Formats: sequence, structure tokens, C-alpha cells
Amino acid sequence: MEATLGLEIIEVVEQAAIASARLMGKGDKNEADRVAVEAMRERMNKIYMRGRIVIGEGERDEAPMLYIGEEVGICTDPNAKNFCNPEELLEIDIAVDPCEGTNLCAYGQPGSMAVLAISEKGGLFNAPDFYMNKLAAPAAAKGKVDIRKSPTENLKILAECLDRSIDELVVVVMKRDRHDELIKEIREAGARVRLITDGDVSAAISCAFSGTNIHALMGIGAAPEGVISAAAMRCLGGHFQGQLVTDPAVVRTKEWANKTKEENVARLKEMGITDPDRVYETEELASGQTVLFAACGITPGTLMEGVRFFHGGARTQSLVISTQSRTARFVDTIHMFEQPRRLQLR
Ligand code: VTB
Repeated sequence: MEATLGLEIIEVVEQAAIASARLMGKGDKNEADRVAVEAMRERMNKIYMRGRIVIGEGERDEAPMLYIGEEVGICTDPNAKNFCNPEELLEIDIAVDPCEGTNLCAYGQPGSMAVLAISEKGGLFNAPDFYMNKLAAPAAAKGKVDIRKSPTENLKILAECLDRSIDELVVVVMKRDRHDELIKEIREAGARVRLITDGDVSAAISCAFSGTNIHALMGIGAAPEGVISAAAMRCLGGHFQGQLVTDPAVVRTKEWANKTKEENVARLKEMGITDPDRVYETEELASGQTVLFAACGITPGTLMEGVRFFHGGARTQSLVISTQSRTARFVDTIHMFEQPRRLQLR
């Protein structure tokens, strides 16, 4: 699977990032998302694979493209047997976020990227559209920090694992009212907080790379993004745990304004999730034997450059990782738009 897909999925995220980047700073997040979705879908449908979207733009009735359950790839054609070899007919599951951090892109802020994760069928947790409490940390702390412990305890463990003092640690937290207590506790424990307005996938993955000066991600973001982060952490050996949030008193959103915790728990039960408090480990969120993850920067971020346009082309930076390859491959690409190509490469 990896050999066939590795290079192609880089192009999928590159195309989505380029499309979104054209709308960078234009203030229209929906449009930045729409064009990324379209570009990602178009490129994905040129790949010799039989894919199914398991995390995407929403349910079929609310998303015209890349909805949950949509089949993508050339080998989903009814006549695929005639032009796809059996290996390419292997069914794979795909989680996409074509413009992760739409606000960041729309307002020209750092940290937005096009991302996707792939695994064999059943290899990615079909996360409900809920919130998720998350804990991400470097590989050295994997299995030692625990989301069930207090942030203070986890910071002590993290400091030990990383052989530094707590005040040398940086924790990324999304700037939301729901995190006021968390932020206070992290600061009181002595660590430093880096507040972000959006984009917790990038923050989670950054924990797995030393040199980013990000040592943990704590707090509540979206569950689907949690699965995508877990897929990357599975490949990198980093720590990631997630726990669904059901209490509307914890996350005050418009959508949950008239919902009770009991109703949310009942909704999860309908989806087959009987233990709403379960802590999901990385290996459960991304359980596949083979997991692939790819991302391309839209705006500049901790790990990747953003898209840079110039006359006749653009330059992108992507990251591709997998459970098989034992590499984290950063790919720097110059895209030549013009025909004939008269770009001078330097
Ligand atoms: C979360 C986070 C994402 O949007 O989904 C956030 O996981 C939305 O959170 O990375 P709120 O509903 O609290 O605003 C992102 O930041 C970007 O998609």
C-alpha cells in the first residue's frame, strides 16, 4: 500500500494546500475550505486505489464532497477489475482535513495545513463529530504521561522523561474559555503555555519532533482531528490519548446549546460507543497495520513552510510518514503551472 500511495498522497495534500493558499488572508474561511476540498478530491480520484472517506467534511446530506462514506479513487469504478490490479483493489480508509485551521488560513495566521491519514479498511477510528480531550507528548514520555492524571502530575513526569525542569517545558493549549482552569494549572505548575487560536493537529505532531520547542498539547479540540493526530503519532512513536467530551457545560457551543449530557451520551450509544468516558490510546484511534500520514503547509507553521507563489509556479513543503517506512520525509516541491514551462529553477 505504502509504495503505491506514498508519493501520490503528497500530491493530494500539495494540491489542497495550493488551492487554499490562494485564499490566504482573504477572510473567507468557507471558501478556503471549499477549494481545498475540491482540489483534494480531484487529485485523490486520479489514484489507483479503492478508498472510502471515514473522516471528512461531514455526513452525506451536509457535505457535497468528501462526505463520510464517499468512495474515492479510480478503482471504485464499477469496471475497476478491467484496469486495476488486485493489490490496488485493496480497500483503504481515509481521514481528511483539506484545510485544517480554516480561520488561520483566512486570516493569514501561521499553522494551517492540508492533512490526511490512510489505513487499510477499519484501521482508523470513525470518530463522531464530538469534542475530544487530548494529550500529546514526545516519544520519550509515551505511556508515562496519562490523560487521567492531572496536568501538574503530567508535567512532572514529562520533565523527568525529557530530562529538564518544568519551567523549560512549553505546552500548547487552544485559546478557549473552557481552558481557563487548565492554563492556570499549567502556569502554576511552572511550565510555559503557548496559546493558539486553532490548529491542534499541527501542535500535536510538533510534540514528536525535537527542536520544535513544543513538549505537550493539552486540552479539548475536535475528535476527528484527534484521529488524524493519532495517525501521525502512531507513525512517529509519540504519545497521544483522547477522551470524548459529552458534557455541554464543558464545551459551550451553539450546536450543543439545547443538548444535555444524557442526550449526547445516547447519541454516542447509537453510534456504537457504549463507554463515553473511555480513554482512547493512539493504537486504538489509528489501529491499522499500515498507517500513512501526509500534510502540506498552507500558511507557515512549526514543521513546514507555507505555500509560496511566484510567477508561473509555487513552492510547497510537505511531510509524509508511515508505520512502515521509519522515515519522516519532508518534501520540498516546486510546482510549475505554466505551459510551456519556462521556469528557471535555482
Ligand atoms: C478544533 C481543533 C481544530 O478547530 O476543532 C477547532 O481541533 C474548533 O474548536 O484544529 P472550537 O469549536 O472550540 O472553535 C481547529 O482549531 C481547526 O480546525
